[in-house]
Formats: sequence, C-alpha cells, structure tokens
Amino acid sequence: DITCENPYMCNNECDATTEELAHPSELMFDFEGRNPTTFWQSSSWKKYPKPLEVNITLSWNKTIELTDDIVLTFESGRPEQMLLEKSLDYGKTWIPYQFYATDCLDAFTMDPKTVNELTQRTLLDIICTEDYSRGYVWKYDKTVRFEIKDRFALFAGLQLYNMASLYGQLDTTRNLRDFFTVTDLRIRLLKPATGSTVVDENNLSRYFYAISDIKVQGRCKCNLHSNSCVFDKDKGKLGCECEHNTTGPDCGRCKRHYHGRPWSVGSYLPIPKGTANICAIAAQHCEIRCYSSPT
Ligand SMILES: [Ca+2]
Repeated sequence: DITCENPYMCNNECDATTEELAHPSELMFDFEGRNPTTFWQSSSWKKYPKPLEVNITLSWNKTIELTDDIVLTFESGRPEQMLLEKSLDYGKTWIPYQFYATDCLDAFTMDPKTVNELTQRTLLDIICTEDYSRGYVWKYDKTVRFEIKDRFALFAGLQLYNMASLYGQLDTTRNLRDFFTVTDLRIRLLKPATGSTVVDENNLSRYFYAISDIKVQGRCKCNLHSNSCVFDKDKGKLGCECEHNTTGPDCGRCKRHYHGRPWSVGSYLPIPKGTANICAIAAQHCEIRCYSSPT
C-alpha cells in the first residue's frame, strides 16, 4: 500500500526501490474507490531540456471493439502534450487516435478541435483537442478522455436512443467499424504539465506524470459470429467462442469443409434479428457427409 497521504505532494516521497513509496505501473489498473487513490508515477523531469517522454502500451492480444469512452485519471497535472495511438495488427503498426495539447498548433501544427465539432461526415478525422490540457486546474478535472460515446451519438442521437441507426452504419461501413476497433492502445506522454510558459529549471522535480486509473471498455470482436469471448488459459489470451461454422481468433473465417460460400461478417440488419451469415458446408463434402455416411 502507498503511504503517501496527499497524492499531490508525492513527488518528494516517491522511491521505486522502497515498497511503501513505490508507484509501479500496475497501480493504474487496480481496483479504484480507495482513498487515497493508488497511482503510477513517472520519474521527474530532471534531465531538462531532454524531453520527459513516457509510453504506456496496452495490449489485449485480441481484436477489441470499444464501447465506451477511454478515461485516464491523472494525479499529476494533465500533460501539456500527449498522443493516443492505436494498433489494429497487434502492435506492428501504429496510427494516431487523438492528439492532446495546451496548444495544438504549437505542439502538432494542427488546428484545435473538439469532438463536438465533428459531424457524421468528419467522424473519422483524427483531431487535436485542447479540452483536456488547458490550464493547471487539475485539482478539479483530472481526466483525459477519448470520446467514444460522443462519436456514437452522431448516429444514435444524444441519448444513444437510436442504436439501430448506429448499428446499421457500422454494418455497412467498414472504415467506421475499424475506427472503434483496436488490438493495442499506446498513450504517449510527451510533455508534463508545467502550469506556465516558463519551465522552472531549478525545480524540475515538480514536473512528472502520475496516473491513478485507465479505463477502457470494449467487447471482443467476433464479427457477430459468437456470443461469448473467454480467456484461454493455455494460450494466455482472450478468444471468441465461434459459432456459425466459423473459426479463428475473431471468427474471421469459415471452418474447414465449410467453404460452400465465402465467409462474411454477421450483420445487425435487418433490425432487430440481424443475419447470421452462416458458413455453409461445401458441396463436395456435403455429398459424403450428408448422404453417404449415417454419422
Ligand atoms: Ca489506481
């Protein structure tokens, strides 16, 4: 347990080699609701002007469809520059998901935008937002978000009452489906909060990152060919329990002998029952199995 009474003053008491004063990374993923909160803390910015950069990588070893906002809770000031990246191929390649900065133009040569400015047409745009880094008022708002729900709302309405419309769009637009899909996420902390335009070089132990919680909510991508996804202890990862004669980690192909027609993703349409798009047995196997053999 962390003995630090006041998380905001913890910078002087942080020591990775002493158990009571250590702030290891697993404290971003433990059960929250404790007081004081448990948190991970980076080393401080003592090697200025070398940038203090930290990557936090989350890997599921499985394709995941995000269903709710990604929420990071900072116990330090929220970073002045940060980049959220995602991978769809288990970490081989990465693409930006959202940029965060106190000054988007200065940091990333991007015009600042908020998620509320997005439309159905621009939903897939990668934006830089200043919503989560402005000022040093981190005692009041400690979170940095990637807004899934606001993006869903562009199709489903503000209260998400029209999910059928969203599902219909997801069904017919592969880019849109992929936008909410990840195998890995990478949080790149690029510049800590300084609270002013001038960095206090004599007091660099003031500057660091601390995160108490990272929330990612999603479900396994099973291409609508499975109702459950379970942790396989032997393989050490999540896997879909495929139905409809499909197989693979995401039920992404037809089982052997079931190539009677090309594999196809299941469909939400027509609502509400959807279409299973079952893999059918191939004709030549059907002759043997269906007519020649009683088993
Ligand atoms: Ca925690």
